[in-house]
Amino acid sequence: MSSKRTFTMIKPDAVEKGHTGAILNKINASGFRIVSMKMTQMSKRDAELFYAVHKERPFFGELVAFMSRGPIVAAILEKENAVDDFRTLIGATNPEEAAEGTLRNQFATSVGENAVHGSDSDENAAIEGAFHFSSREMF
Ligand code: FUP
Repeated sequence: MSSKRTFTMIKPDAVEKGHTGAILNKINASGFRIVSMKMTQMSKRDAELFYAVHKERPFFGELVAFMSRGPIVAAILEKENAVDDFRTLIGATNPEEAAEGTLRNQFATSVGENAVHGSDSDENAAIEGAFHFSSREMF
């Protein structure tokens, strides 16, 4: 059975460019309910832990530097089929391959700076949500 929750981050590139409001608007308009939300900045250590699964990849250093360089908006979202539907809404990792109308098509500039994160499984959605929010911050 698929869970109803996913986890997202509006990444530093999109926050810097002032796209936060437009992205949240599209998330809401696509039927997701906001369960938790905050503006925060990850330390380098936070980003290393969050992306530990990628630590052997050649882009790991750049990814950690990027994700810790400025504020993000972290959120837990709720909807039927949340993980898959949100992955569809954000589009492919590479914005050049992201479908028309997706968040990455609209707001991302490169594979590295791709505007929005979305969990890739129910298990990771729960882990990633708990990384940023306590149970008292989930509504
Ligand atoms: P996604 O699930 O679409 O966010 O993509 P991945 O989990 O494969 O990658 C996580 C993040 O690593 C991406 F959002 C950006 C970064 N990345 C790169 O910088 N270069 C790559 O070749 C692949 C991923």
